[in-house]
Amino acid sequence: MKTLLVTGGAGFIGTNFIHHVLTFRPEWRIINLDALTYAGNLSNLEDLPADHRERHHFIHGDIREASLLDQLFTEEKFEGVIHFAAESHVDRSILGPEAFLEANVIGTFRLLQACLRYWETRGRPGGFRFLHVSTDEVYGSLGPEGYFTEGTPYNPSSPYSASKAASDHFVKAYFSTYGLPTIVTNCSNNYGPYQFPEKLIPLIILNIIEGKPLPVYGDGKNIRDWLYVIDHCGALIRVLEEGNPGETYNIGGGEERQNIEIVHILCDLLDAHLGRSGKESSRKLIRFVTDRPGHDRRYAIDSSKIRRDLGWSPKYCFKEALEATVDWYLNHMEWIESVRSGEYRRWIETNYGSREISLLNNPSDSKMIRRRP
Ligand code: NAD
Ligand code: TDX
Repeated sequence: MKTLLVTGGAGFIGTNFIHHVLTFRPEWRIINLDALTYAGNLSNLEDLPADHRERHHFIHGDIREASLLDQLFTEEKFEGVIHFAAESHVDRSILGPEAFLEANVIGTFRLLQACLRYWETRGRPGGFRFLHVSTDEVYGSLGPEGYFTEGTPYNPSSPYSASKAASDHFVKAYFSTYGLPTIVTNCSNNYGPYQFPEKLIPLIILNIIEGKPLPVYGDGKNIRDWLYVIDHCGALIRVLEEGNPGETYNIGGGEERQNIEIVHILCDLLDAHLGRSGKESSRKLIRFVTDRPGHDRRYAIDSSKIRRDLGWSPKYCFKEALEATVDWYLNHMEWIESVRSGEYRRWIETNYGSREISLLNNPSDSKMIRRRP
């Protein structure tokens, strides 16, 4: 058995990764360390089949707790660490940046320290890997042309991306300075099952189902490069198994879409399910709202390095994977209810309650009005 420490395994990507690994790597055992913040949900892993459950061990704890980490690294013989745990929502980082510094920078630093102690105590095993799961947002914003490569200089815009950038630098420094076999991946926007409904795709899906306004920031023309979460998981396994220490790998779907296009596609997909058409189309729920401050205009990943060096490429087609995602949400309304705590409701009120909303669907000729409190 190969034992892997997964941090943040009760969140969106971590959950999908654990399901994926337990299915496709029967010789892997997982220790899942998660603080269960608002974004972590243990029920994501409740339906594991019995033989998978035996290979999954959950530890409720914070990556900032050095003593807990040391205890874990003393008790277990880890072949690798895959580090997902983070505060991950840009809008939350704008309203409360400190939590991002704590989890993403201090947390990553403490984890690196614990790994380094473990790795040195064990005689620096060559096969050990520390895989840091990061984001394309560290590179900042692109104009209409060009792509992020592994050599693109860092230029983060939000407190979230600044904290991820800082953590990436620490991870790379531990390779350069101490030789700890670290690898960084920078991935584009993920979508799929178990994503917390504060992010664009699940938020829009739920609001369409419930007939609520669909908030589109600014002119809706910001572009993201979308990747189905299962493809991300496949890439991460490939990097863990075959990636070279000290390297960075960009991961992307090559599926660039304007936000408004995503919202239109979701309206049409759900309208087909919900039997809405014509004047009843969900598109009438679209509201252009005040832009996100520092909103990056375009992300687009050049993933030729991972394709060339590790032979990875995405398997899922965007349209089908998005349809599968919509189906998943439609079939998991009880999951949605379970993650919509009081904290979730407060967040929706704080983030959207103060945004200016335009009533018309074309922001260029609309009059901005302030929503009443
Ligand atoms: P998420 O917010 O859904 O999950 C984060 C998980 O980390 C939660 O389970 C939470 O409880 C846990 N966590 C937070 N702080 C912790 C702490 N101090 N100690 C232990 N656990 C803690 O995030 P996600 O979307 O699954 O993203 C996972 C990682 O992938 C993040 O590092 C993120 O920056 C990165 N990433 C995400 C995307 C995306 O589109 N979602 C894209 C690229 C990279
Ligand atoms: O209500 C909304 N309306 C809207 O127009 C929300 C929540 C978002 N948006 C826009 C902002 C972005 O341009 O949609 C786009 C996607 O927004 P998010 O889902 O918040 O994702 P993003 O900010 O792009 O960051 C995501 O991808 C990179 C993840 O949240 C990060 O964790 C990851 O690193």
